[in-house]
Amino acid sequence: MATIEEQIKELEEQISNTKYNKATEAHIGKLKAKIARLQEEDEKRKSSKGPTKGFYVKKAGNATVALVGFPSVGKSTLLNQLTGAKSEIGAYHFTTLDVVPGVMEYNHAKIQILDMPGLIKDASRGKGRGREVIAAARAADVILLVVDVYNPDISVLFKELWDAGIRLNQSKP
Ligand SMILES: Nc1nc2c(ncn2[C@@H]2O[C@H](COP(=O)(O)OP(=O)(O)OP(=O)(O)O)[C@@H](O)[C@H]2O)c(=O)[nH]1
Ligand SMILES: [Mg+2]
Repeated sequence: MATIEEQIKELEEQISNTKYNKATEAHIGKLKAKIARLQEEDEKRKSSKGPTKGFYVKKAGNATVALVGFPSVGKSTLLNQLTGAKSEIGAYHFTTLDVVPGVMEYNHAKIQILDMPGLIKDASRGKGRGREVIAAARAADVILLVVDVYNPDISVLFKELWDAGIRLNQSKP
């Protein structure tokens, strides 16, 4: 029996292999509903394992900026440079395991910057504590995507945030 995640993946593949038109519309709808049910089941199963602690950082200053990016792209290095904070830096993934705040002064404004654990593919489904990372990012006023200059692709980050309901560069509905 495939795991719930594998079943979801399989359904998503089916959808992407099906051309969308009037004839396939209902079929795709059913597949999507199935995915939603599986995701819900997955969530329930995970939450029954006991609550996981979220990342709570009190907002401070005039605005809060969250640094979101893959592991090891230099988020903590950037935070430390901008704010003088002392977030741990390491040449391995998931050096940062918590949200680490710092404050930067700019034109008399105090800008709170939040360093976070790296975001990975499937974070919106909880991988790598992705849900907690995304929840912390959602609370910020600005999300700053940080990328490796040799791999500046933000589509995965964008998709994970989108799947979690975060719409970048759009005003609130
Ligand atoms: N060449 C180069 N290396 C960098 C730069 N910024 C950070 N590094 C190095 O990249 C590695 C990862 O840096 P971190 O700041 O820990 O990266 P992070 O995004 O916070 O990583 P996680 O907390 O694991 O998600 C460290 O070895 C840093 O010294 C940069 O601008 N250029
Ligand atoms: Mg870090």
